Amino acid sequence: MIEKEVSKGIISTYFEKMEKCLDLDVAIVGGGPSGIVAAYYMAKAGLKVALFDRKLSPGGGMWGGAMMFNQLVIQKEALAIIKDFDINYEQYNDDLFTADSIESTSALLYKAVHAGATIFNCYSVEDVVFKNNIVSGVVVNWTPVLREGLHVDPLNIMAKFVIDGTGHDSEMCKVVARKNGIKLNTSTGDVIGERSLDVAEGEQQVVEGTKEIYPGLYVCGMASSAVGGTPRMGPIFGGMLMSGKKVAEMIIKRIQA
Ligand code: 48F
Repeated sequence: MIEKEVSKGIISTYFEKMEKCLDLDVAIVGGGPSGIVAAYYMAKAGLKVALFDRKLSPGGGMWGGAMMFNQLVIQKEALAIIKDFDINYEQYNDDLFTADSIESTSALLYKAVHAGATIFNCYSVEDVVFKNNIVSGVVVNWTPVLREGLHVDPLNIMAKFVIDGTGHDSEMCKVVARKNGIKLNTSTGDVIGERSLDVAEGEQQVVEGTKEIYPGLYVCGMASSAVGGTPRMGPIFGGMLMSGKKVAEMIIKRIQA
């Protein structure tokens, strides 16, 4: 019966995919541009990577451009990444390029999965696995379970490294610091909170702030600004792409050492 086979095909291959991801090199929390770019470069380097996003459609703040004007502005320093993803672009002036946000976001997602990363949508990461004072995995649940406030326990996924790519909320950094009373690798030891907008400073500092924020936990993208207290940068996306590539390179180096 075709009906039964359709259901069986979905269930058996989904759980096969999920089971393969119970023990990862890297778990990425958040599928905004920085997290997806990180997933792509790490998967391409042969790492076992899964990305978890709470939305039905991962992509974070990249789909909507600015104020839903679905164009992106990217500075020339990040153009090599745009080319790696085969995204069409146009030169706007000496330093800036533009691209369609729908093409760009879907290209990031397609290339990451095609390179071997697994993306789980509709998953909310609600906690980390914290063993011997090291972040060692993530605790996941269905987004609808959390939205409904249902009393359903989550599942655990182990990882050598976890990346907080949750954007402005830097959720993993907050949860690790709050629950375990530890100090993060910031000037105060806490999540400082992002500062008001400064494009040039924000773009530079988001890349500088991309780092291991606590043993086992890296931070990238807007989450790194939120943790480190650096300015938001508004609707320019080169820093996000470069932050994602930087965190990938740092982790690849450690795993391949
Ligand atoms: O915010 P977001 O797009 O992340 P980003 O890579 O990029 C920021 C830019 O889009 C923009 C900007 C550019 O100048 O400032 O804001 O830093 O995407 C974050 C993703 O994380 C998901 C959320 O659904 C979104 O897609 N997310 C957040 N918390 C969780 C999560 C969580 N606890 N579990 C799973 N997904």
